[in-house]
Amino acid sequence: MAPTLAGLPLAGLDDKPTVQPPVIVSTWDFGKDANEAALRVLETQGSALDAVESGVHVPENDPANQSVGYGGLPDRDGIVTLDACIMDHRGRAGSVSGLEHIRHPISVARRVMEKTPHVMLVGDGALQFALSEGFQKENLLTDKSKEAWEKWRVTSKYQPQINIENHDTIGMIVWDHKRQFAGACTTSGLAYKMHGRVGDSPIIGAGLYVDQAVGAATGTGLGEVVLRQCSAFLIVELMHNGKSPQKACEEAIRRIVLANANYRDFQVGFIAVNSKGQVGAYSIQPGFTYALYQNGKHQILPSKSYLV
Ligand code: SD4
Repeated sequence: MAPTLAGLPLAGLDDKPTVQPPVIVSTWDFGKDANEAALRVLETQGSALDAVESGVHVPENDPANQSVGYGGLPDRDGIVTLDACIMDHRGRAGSVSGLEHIRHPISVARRVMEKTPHVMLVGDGALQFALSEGFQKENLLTDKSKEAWEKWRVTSKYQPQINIENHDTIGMIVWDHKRQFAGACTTSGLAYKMHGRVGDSPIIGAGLYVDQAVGAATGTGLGEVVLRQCSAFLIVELMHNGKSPQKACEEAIRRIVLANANYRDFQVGFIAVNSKGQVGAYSIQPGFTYALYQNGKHQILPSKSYLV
C-alpha cells in the first residue's frame, strides 16, 4: 500500500488504476480550452506541474473572463488583486494573494514554491518577488471591467455576489502519464471585495489540495464558506478514507450546506480526481459545469448538484 503524505496507509483504494492517464479536469466550460493547452504540454513531455501552469494561463490571459487574471473585476477601490496557488505530486506548494499588476499569478505561485523557502507571499511582497523574478508590471484593469466597477459604484452596495451562473475561477487538476498529480487554482476573487480580502483560492487545503497517494481536489464559489471548512483538504481526506471522488465532493458540499443556513444564496462547486483516475464533481446550485479530458476525449459536463 502506498503511504500518503501523512504517512498513513491508504484505506479502501487499491493501487490499480481503472482509468488510463492522463486525466485533466477543470472548473467551468472555459476549462476546456485550458485543458487543451494542458494536454499539449503533456504531449510534449511536460509534467503535470507544467501542464496545470500552462493550462490556467489560458483564462488568466483572457480579458473576456472577468474573474481570472488580466481583465478580472477589481475590488471596491477599483484595484485588480489576484490570488493563486499550485501544488505538485511531491506535496510542494506555492501561493500568492492580493497580487497586483502581474498577469500570471499562477507562475509567481510556482516560483514561490520552487525558489523560496516559503509557501505563500502576499500583496506588495508578492509583487516585489515577481518583479525580481522578471515578471512584467502591467495594468490589468480593462475598460470593460472598469466600466462595470464604475456602474457598481453608483450604488456601492457591499453585496459580494457570488453569481450562480457566472463564476469564472479556474481550478485545474492534472494526472499525467506517470500518474503524477498537480493542481492549480487562480482567480481575481469576489468582484468588489474589500481591499485585502483573501478567498479560498490561494489557500492550500481550502481552494486546492494534492496528495500524490490519494488524489486532488479544487473548487470555485464563495470563498468564505470554503475557507471555513478547508474543503479541498477535506475532499482528499475523505478519498483517503475510501470515498470515491464523487462521494467526497458530495460530502464536502453537504457540510457547507449544513453550516450555512443561507446556502441557497450562493454557489460552490468542487472537482476531484483519485489515484485510479476517477473523477467527481458536485455543487450546491445547478449550473456548475466542468471540463474533462479522460480516455482521450475532451468534454464539458454538467455537475450534479445539491439543489435541483
Ligand atoms: C473566491 N473562490 O475568491 C473565489 C471566487 C470564485 O468563481 O470562485 N469565483 O472566493
